[in-house]
Amino acid sequence: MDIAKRNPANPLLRPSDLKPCIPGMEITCLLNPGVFRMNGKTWLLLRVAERPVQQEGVISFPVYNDKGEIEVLRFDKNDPDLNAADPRVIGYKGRDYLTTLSYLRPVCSSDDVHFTEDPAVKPIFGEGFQESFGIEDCRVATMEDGFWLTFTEVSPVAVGVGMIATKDFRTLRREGMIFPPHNKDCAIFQEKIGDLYYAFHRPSSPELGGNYIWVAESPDRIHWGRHICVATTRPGHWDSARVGAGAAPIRTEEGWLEIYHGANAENRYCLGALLLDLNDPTKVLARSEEPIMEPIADYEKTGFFGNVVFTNGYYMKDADTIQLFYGASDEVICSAQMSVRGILNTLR
Ligand code: MAN
Repeated sequence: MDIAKRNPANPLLRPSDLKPCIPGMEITCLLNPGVFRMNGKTWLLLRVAERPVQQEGVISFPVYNDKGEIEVLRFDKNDPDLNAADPRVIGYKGRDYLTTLSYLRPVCSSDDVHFTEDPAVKPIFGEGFQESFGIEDCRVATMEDGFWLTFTEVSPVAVGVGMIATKDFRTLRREGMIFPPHNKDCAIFQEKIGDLYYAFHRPSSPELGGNYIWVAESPDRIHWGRHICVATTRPGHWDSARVGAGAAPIRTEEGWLEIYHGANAENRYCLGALLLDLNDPTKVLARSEEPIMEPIADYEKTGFFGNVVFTNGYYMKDADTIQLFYGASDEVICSAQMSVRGILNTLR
């Protein structure tokens, strides 16, 4: 059952609401924002995906070259070696590319509806070879000692999880790749359990195994170990093809509550919940049978890549109200409220 209260002002942000950052490009998609509170405002760290305005018969997209400059690659749409069936990725002669280049762009709001840019808080771009196809889908863990950002780093050799630590979003400490390929959907718990930090992550395995949610522990948030798989895909279910964690879990009296995404073979992305033991988050206490949110609004059903609701950011408006932000159809930014109690009730 869909229990999300969508904001009537949805979509809150569309690609045309912002100007491209990369000279000569257009913004094709706004996706999957990380969320944090700073200076009394709500901040979204949008994933902005840019590419050149597309010309007839040609697919073109930007990448960073080895000098760190933007370079545009072009493929003839009729080239028999080209596989462009998925609007997000391109296969050419055994190599994969992305159709857009993503970076992270901060916007802020005092009312959670109208978002503007603050020139003092700059976008974050990919740096170096391992981010040469861009950075995506940032989770922001707000912790005692600052903000800890985990995001997808994409390059010709891998999809992995990168990390940045910052206290103010003005000075960034880049920590490099903390989960090696193929891995994404990493969310750090916002407090320690005992002496250790915990995180969700999502390695992918093409043969044995699949796209499953794992929990790992760390003494310092940079080195992770003792990995345990906590949620696999479920044949015949809405989450039969892939699952991945959203943002940091919410501490409740009944356990850690995690809102995750699941997709089926048709790439329909819905949200569900996991409840994990407070003292041992590798123990799963409950899991949604049915989605708690599904792509049902028009802007969730059609867009750059339709039938997608995907979240990796929220903040707690009060003890029970989750102010959730999400990407719809890989194109626009939306918000919805959910009640912690309401989600827990669906898990009984
Ligand atoms: C998938 C999709 C894309 C994303 C790539 C790389 O194909 O989630 O949106 O760009 O993975 O992470």
